Amino acid sequence: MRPHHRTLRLLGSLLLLAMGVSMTGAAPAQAASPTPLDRVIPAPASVAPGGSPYRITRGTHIHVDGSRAARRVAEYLAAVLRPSTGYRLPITDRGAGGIRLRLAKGPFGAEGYRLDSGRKGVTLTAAGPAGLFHGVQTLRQLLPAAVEKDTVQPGPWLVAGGTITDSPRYGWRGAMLDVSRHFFTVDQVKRYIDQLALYKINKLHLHLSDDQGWRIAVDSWPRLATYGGSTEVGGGPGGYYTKAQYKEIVRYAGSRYLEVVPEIDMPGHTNAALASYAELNCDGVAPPLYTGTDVGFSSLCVGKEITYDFVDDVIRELAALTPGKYLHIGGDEAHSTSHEDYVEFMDRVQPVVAKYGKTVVGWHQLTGATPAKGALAQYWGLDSTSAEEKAQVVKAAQSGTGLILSPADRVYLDMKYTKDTPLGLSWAGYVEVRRSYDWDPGAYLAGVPAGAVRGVEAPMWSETLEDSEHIEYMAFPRLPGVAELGWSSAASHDWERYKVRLAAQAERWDVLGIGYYRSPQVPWGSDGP
Ligand code: NGO
Repeated sequence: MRPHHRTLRLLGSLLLLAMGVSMTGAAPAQAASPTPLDRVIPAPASVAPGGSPYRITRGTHIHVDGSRAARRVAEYLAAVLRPSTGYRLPITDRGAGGIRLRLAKGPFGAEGYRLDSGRKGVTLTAAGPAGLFHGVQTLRQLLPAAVEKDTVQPGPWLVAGGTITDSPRYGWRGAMLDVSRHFFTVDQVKRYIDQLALYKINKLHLHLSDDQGWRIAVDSWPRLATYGGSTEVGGGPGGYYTKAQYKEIVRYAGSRYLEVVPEIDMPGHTNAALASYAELNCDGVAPPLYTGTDVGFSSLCVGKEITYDFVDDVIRELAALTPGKYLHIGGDEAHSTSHEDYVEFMDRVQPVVAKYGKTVVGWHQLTGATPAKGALAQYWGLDSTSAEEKAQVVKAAQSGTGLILSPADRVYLDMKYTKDTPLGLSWAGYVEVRRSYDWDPGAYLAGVPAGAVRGVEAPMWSETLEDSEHIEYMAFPRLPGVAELGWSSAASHDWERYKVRLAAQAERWDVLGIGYYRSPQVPWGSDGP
């Protein structure tokens, strides 16, 4: 601890004593000084602290301008604040002061915002509702963790004075959930969406099909879901989303400003489909359902026309359920497809995605075929990936293919933290918290033009993960770091300072019921070094 910190800590204790706060009393008093404006994850682009804090009181109103979308963001904010403050916090389109959500032209971009806080109120200004929503997440983190509780808490509810001006580095800040290896219910997915939203993640990639399970209803091929979805790794009952349930996930994600990116993995990782329809197999024989964890053993039959009828139907129905721009066609680990077949398959399938109005995303093996114009490749290699494979990805990026970075030895959330982590896999090594945070997406693959990097994504594969508790233990505390890599500038990157901000999040996770890995790299429960 540096000396002035010690002095500050001492002063803080004296202050608490002077205020008559008993350290052993039943109800712990909340800190009377507000959270500093820069104690937020992801780190805001610019912070100018100063002036009096704003205090939310019984008399506070939430003012919004006329837009319905802005009003919905205000309702979301009110739903966070009302239970714990116990205040009415009426939403009104009149008056000044209090909490204000304002849409206005300005240099915010689609997702940026400004937060101005002072004695009279706190105002969020943005060009659109997504910016207001992200600003609300910042406001949430500036309030005491107890604001997340669902019973009335004592407060005080102070927001530090000053201004934050903020906008993201990348437009793609994703998280992927594998609902195939183990199925997750709509409520479990919603819970994860809420956690992603807190850190300004804006893409939810759903891995909807794999060898072990097909998870989305397709009317023209009903057995995909009813039979192909009937099990999972380990032989459990699996499950699938009806179209209505899937739409509900998309709607809920949208209400949190996340775009759902559905993935149907092809031509490999298709045992569940092949098991459901014998005619999709080259030999006309359906394999049994699969509940193990091997990869690379299945392939759609590239030479059969029915394969393309199948793909067309699936993509058409999925595109119709997808308000977002992207459709992910997988393309990884097609070890049972010859290279020629793989290239031919991708040449035929990518135009189908375009025909239904969507943009192709594929795992980076797609760069071994001919990526469609505008396609994005998701890089999931690691330090030890061959120079040849990396060069192929770099070359594609130089020719216009955008990249989403998901290096497995950095941001695969299913990798064990250490050898003692009870869940997860370790094929890409152990990924401790610092390792997952401490790299620069902009400089990760040498030779990639800066504009080719569209952002980062943290995949969560579920071979070993069965419920929300498992998901959360693997996501926390690594997920906020990936979110910060996607949102915050390269210049703000600093592990020593980040780990202090990260430690401060733990209290909020406790309140939200998120069980996390207490990495020894993070100064939990202290004010930092
Ligand atoms: C690989 C593989 C997945 C596994 C995952 C486990 C990709 C893109 N394909 O990542 O099938 O589930 O590793 O970490």
